[in-house]
Amino acid sequence: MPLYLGLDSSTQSLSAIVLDIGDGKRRVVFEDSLSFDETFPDYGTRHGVLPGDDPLVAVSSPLMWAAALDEMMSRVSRAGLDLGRLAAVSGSAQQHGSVYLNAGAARALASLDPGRPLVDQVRPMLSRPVSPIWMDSSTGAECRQIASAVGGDTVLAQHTGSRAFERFTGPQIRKFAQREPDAYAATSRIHLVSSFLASLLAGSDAPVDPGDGSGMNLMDLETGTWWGPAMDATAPGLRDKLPKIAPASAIVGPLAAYWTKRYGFPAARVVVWSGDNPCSLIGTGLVREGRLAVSLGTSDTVFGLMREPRVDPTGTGHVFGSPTGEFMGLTCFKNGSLARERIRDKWHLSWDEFSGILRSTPPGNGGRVLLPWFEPEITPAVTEPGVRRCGLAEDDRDGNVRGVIEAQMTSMALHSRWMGVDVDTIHATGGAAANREILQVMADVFDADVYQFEVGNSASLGAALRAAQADAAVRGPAATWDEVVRELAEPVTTSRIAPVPERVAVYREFARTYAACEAEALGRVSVR
Ligand code: XUL
Repeated sequence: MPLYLGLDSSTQSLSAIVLDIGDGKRRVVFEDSLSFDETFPDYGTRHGVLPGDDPLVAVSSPLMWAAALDEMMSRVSRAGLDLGRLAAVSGSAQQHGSVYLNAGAARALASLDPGRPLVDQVRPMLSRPVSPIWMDSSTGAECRQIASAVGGDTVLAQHTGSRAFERFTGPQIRKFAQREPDAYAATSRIHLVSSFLASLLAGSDAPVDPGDGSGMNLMDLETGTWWGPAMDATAPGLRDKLPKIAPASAIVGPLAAYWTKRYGFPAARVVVWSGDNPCSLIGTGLVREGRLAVSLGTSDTVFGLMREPRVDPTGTGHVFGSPTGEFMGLTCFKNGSLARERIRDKWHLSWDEFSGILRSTPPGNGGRVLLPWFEPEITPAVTEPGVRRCGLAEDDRDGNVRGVIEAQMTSMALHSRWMGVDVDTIHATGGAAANREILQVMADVFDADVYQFEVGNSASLGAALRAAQADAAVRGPAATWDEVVRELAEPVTTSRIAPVPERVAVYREFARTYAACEAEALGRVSVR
């Protein structure tokens, strides 16, 4: 009976999950997670981001991600699992981030030495020591230049699934090519975080999947190929620097000798990696249209499967590829868990105390609103960070606790309307989805039943399930996606949190107040 490993390299941590699937059994046999800041203090990251002076810039260390992969694979190898049964490995990674490799990287990848730590062998491969990540919002000018070169944001969105976004890889590449032309010229391959880590596992140049490729403003969504006008608008000679695009179920190759010799892994299949949101789509069992998932992590995201790519006319959301070969709609909010923590920490609260305040205060906060834009916000687009309050005192502890959660949920509900899903059920995931008081506000604001999951990390679960799906397809016959997610990625029936009708009515009114406050803060007359 095969084992499947799913890894998730997120903003702040690397997680792993191992599934044992076969003979009617489907269970999790291993789960672990390591925090980048705590495990690798020498890199100096804070919440997984390297410190810097410009609040619009967010970069991290690809070497740290490689070191984390090495450490996690070592832990998996020592976990007492019957490693010989490991059939396939896949992964999930924070989306949009890019890793820049030089001309020597291909050879170095093919000859990784099991006798030396991975990180020492990755260092000479890099043509850029840092990786811009999804929290970066410093490429406003590059976004405007790319959009205008292809005929405007609407044209760009029609082809790539999104208008130009600061964190997307294309604008980031353009900034690098313009500011550091020599380093750009010395770059032979630009990987996403996902394809970089898959390359390290396979010891060869891994492709990008359509799910993560659609987070670049470079891929034609319908054909799943790089879109010429976007490449031309982004940077010179880009076509040769981009990896191939392959389906999420493609096999990159067997695990490199580095892993088999150093840690005793078998030559398991390395399946193409994808982004954390496409992987979470699988890990929350959303393989059919009509339901939404809300992920409460470093970023908060709302997403759901789409059979046809319906692009957001308001320019807020994205259409990405789905690992099922279809599409997914997604809206991303940058001020997620870090904003919740900022409010909690300001009053030195435990999460229990935070929940207690949500339980004991009235829904709707008396019409007072907090806009938690501690960092520049993606949705709605806010480049000048700063918390804004409408009618709420800065020192009102309970009002601010309620305020941050109500604003996040209301913003998610308003800005995901473009997906056109008449939502009656939400699959909740991510760290804060363990908190039932937060989920109660979600249920009341969305007027929908909210469910929790047995496995909290839906991204690594989704990656492991994708590994199982791809491996089964090679062995044939391929399983349906309903079969792939069965039992493991189904919501816990008894976890249902139902909306309370009186509160739903309060939040209907509150949504109008929130929208007016948001519009005023954005200097608009009304919210689009
Ligand atoms: C999605 C996005 C974030 C990152 C964080 O577009 O930017 O959700 O993937 O992990």
